[in-house]
Amino acid sequence: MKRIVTIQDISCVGKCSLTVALPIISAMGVEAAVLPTAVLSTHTMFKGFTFRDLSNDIPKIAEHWEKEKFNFDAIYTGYLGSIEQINMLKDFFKQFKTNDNFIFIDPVMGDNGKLYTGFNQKFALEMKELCRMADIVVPNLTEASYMLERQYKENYTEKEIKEILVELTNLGPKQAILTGVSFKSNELGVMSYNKETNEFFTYFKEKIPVKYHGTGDIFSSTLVGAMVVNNNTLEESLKIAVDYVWETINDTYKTNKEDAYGVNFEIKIPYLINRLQK
Ligand code: PXL
Repeated sequence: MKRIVTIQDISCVGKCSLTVALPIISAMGVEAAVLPTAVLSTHTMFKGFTFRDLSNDIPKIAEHWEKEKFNFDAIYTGYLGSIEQINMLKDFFKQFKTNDNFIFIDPVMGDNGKLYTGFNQKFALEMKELCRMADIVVPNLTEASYMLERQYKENYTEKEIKEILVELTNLGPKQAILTGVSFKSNELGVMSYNKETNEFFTYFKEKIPVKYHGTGDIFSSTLVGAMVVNNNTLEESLKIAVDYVWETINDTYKTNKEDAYGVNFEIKIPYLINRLQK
């Protein structure tokens, strides 16, 4: 069985990070090993959340895994709690990167032009350094703008999106994906760039006029899972991930338009499994 190790926080309530990565990766038929970076009572959009930093455990867990000679088909990082953790992950990557696996970084830091509570520009620049070690990076436009020190804009031209993608791959990764891309008011989707083939790829769906929390983590978990489970290409996996996220948003929108807390991704797991077989 294939195995992905995912490195991000546990937000105990508020469907995101590990509480979505674990069920989604498992449902796709891939073992999900976890390296939790922090435990929070909720994600950081709630007021008064608790935060326990688990950085001290990271090197010890890695050392044990190295002794056990564990290997991973993909190393997938999401929300990281501190700059110290970013530096620990540089060592983790050196320990567990092989010729047969890939490093997939979702530099979770913000959305809608703003960084999440707890992050600042310095953190974004450290995250950029980590991204140099990735094979694939998956920022949204906010995260890409902070890392590349570009002004965030509500609307980008296709030329600008392409420039950002090329800049991201210039850091090191072979492939970069931007999420939350839109060139028409009724469309939303992704654009990717493959440095080796010099090809861009876009995939859009009809825009649903609402934003829910945690959809970026659902997207990344599905994308990395789809790439690993059947050795799907990035392009095919992008379609699967966009389609699944769209279904989860649409279902939530139909049933509870006001809910900003997370999407009904669980109900759509059968859809995802079917979609993988197509
Ligand atoms: O969904 C991204 C995410 C992950 N983890 C924590 C968060 C957020 C977004 O706010 O707060 C703790």
